[in-house]
Amino acid sequence: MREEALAAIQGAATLDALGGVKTRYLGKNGLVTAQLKTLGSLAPDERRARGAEINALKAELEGAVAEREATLRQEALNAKLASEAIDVTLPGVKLPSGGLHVVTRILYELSDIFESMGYRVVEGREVEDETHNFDALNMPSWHPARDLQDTFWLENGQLLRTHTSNMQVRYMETHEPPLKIVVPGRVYRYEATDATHESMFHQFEGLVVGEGITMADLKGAISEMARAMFGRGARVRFQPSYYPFTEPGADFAIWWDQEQRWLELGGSGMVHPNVFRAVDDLRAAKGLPRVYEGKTGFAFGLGPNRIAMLRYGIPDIRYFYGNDLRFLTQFKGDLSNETPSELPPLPRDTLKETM
Ligand code: FA5
Repeated sequence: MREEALAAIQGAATLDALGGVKTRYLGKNGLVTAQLKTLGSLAPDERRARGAEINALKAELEGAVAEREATLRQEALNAKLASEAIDVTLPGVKLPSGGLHVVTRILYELSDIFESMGYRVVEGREVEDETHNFDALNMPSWHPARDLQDTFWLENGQLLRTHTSNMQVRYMETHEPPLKIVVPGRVYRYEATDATHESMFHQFEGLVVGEGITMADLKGAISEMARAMFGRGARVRFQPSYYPFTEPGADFAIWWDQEQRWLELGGSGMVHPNVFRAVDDLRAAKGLPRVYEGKTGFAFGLGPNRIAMLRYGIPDIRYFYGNDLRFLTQFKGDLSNETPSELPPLPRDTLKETM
């Protein structure tokens, strides 16, 4: 029986099988237990010798079961570890991720450039009132220049800002000179859309106010931006232009060395004295001191969409806001060496009537 039992224990391939063997020999009705029960019928001397023998066998079998159990448990654990092992050298699963919009990237880039020149980046509201979008910018309601920027009016008499210049007024209204700010943001115009015009687009405004600020400072700032944005070979050209809130006003273009051509980027000029006067009036109404009379400053406003279109060869402004992933996902990587490889079809024409 000893030989048989030991062989059965060694031969048990699983914990379950081992449990069966254990019950068969050592259980309440097991074979070894049955032997113990026969002791009562033996003579005392014989009983002692036989009892010692059976108990020794019982102890040996229990030991063998325990040992086999430990071995089987270890084997089971090893198997489990092997089956659940993670091969950390395998390549990971790529999850889809979003990216910054190409216009956002340009705005960040511009903001960085001007921050490095000591400008503060300010953002402002898109729902605006007539005072800050027009009146205080030397464009009273009768002013013909208002027709240049067709406006989305809201039912409550407010409007969607037609340019980021509203923030010139808002910022000066609550801050004293000297100041240097840039304002990235969305603007809206009620106009027919085409390859270069959207009814919602982005602008990037700049405003510097202090003592003795001149047109040379304006040219310096724009030139510095152009060099940072388009390389050391970039040059800037100013041409006289008219904006009610500047005197004199000038449009500026950048010489794009790589493409060997001028790129019309935006408008600029020296802040019109009437703007300073209007801001002081707004401040006075708030109980703030008049601090802008007699100050000098320059302002500019440019179109970041323009920069993106020229830099990446994007032929139509409507791609920017069409939310077509085939377009958007082309601008996820490194800014410096991207060109869209394949352009998806444009959304259906969104031509609107101009009032
Ligand atoms: C203005 O909006 C002035 N506020 C700029 C300014 C600021 C002048 C400070 C002087 C001092 P303008 O309407 O020209 O100006 O627009 C400026 C730029 O916005 C344009 O050069 C062009 O790049 C861009 N832009 C204008 N209209 C659209 C449009 N419908 N779609 C896309 N970009 C446009």
